[in-house]
Amino acid sequence: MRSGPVPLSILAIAFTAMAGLAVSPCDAVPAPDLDGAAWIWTPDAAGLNADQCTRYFRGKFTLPAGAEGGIAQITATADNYLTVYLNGTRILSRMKDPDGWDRPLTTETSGILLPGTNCIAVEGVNTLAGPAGIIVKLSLAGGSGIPIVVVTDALWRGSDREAPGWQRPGFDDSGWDPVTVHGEFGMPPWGDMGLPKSTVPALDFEGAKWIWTQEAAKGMHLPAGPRYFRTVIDVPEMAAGARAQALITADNAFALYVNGTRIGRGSEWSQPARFDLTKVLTPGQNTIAVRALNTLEGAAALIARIAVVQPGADPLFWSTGEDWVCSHEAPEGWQRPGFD
Ligand SMILES: [Ca+2]
Repeated sequence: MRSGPVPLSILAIAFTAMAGLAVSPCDAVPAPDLDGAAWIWTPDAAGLNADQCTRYFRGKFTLPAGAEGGIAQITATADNYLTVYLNGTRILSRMKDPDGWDRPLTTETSGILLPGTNCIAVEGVNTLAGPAGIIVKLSLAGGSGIPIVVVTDALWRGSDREAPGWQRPGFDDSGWDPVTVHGEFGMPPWGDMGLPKSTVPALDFEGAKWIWTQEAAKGMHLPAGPRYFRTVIDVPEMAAGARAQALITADNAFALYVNGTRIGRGSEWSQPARFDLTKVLTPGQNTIAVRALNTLEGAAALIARIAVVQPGADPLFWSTGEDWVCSHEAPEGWQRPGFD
């Protein structure tokens, strides 16, 4: 076993182009819609399906001082029932009509938001074994004058237990599981439910290269096991309405970290995963790290592309390529900024 950085291979292999993978849109103006939000459920779901059950979800977000004085518009629905809390206050609920998922609820609130940490909490009920999901979008206007959008995404957490105070911002959800993201608003079987959906440029793997360690220079009979990849990207100050996304897959599996935080994972190379990095990337240097796993001896490769889409500006892209580094080992802190 070698230690430390090892040479990287750029793989001259052509995988099927991944088309039709849309970047979330830029919402310069908050509107009652679910565009850019994802359908999520707890990780015990089998694909879209779950048992008849009740699950609890939390999505935290931070507001700059002054922003809490704005008016928040919240739109949400669930397959099948949901109750939505904002900072512990119940703001939306549909706990009957299991077929009502196609009529999203919407409301406006003020006076509930806080400077600093806020929390959207959702009780979701799947009334019958089968498709289960929740989807929520909060758009905040006024206040600081900066439009702020919060959506269900891979950063939400879920639990099968209703703990005291679980709806409140200060509740410790570190023991809750990262949610499973079913897909973006508009996906089947739920469709667009008659709500507006932006037409946006697709985020694809254009210009991205499949990479692996130098072991791949000799061919694709690669040993099973994990390999570790890193790069640093320099992100500009993101304007209001900017959206950041990552598209990534690996043969066979990966876990993606940004600035030391695990964003998500995937284990089916033919189904690239997309993650919303809007709330994750910070102006300046950001560390992108990937643990890629070759589960069986044979082919192994990693590909990723990150996009920042800003209103009125050309989109910015970063892709796997020569500027990534790799290692056979994962010393403490390997995924964090500042690691050598
Ligand atoms: Ca259902």
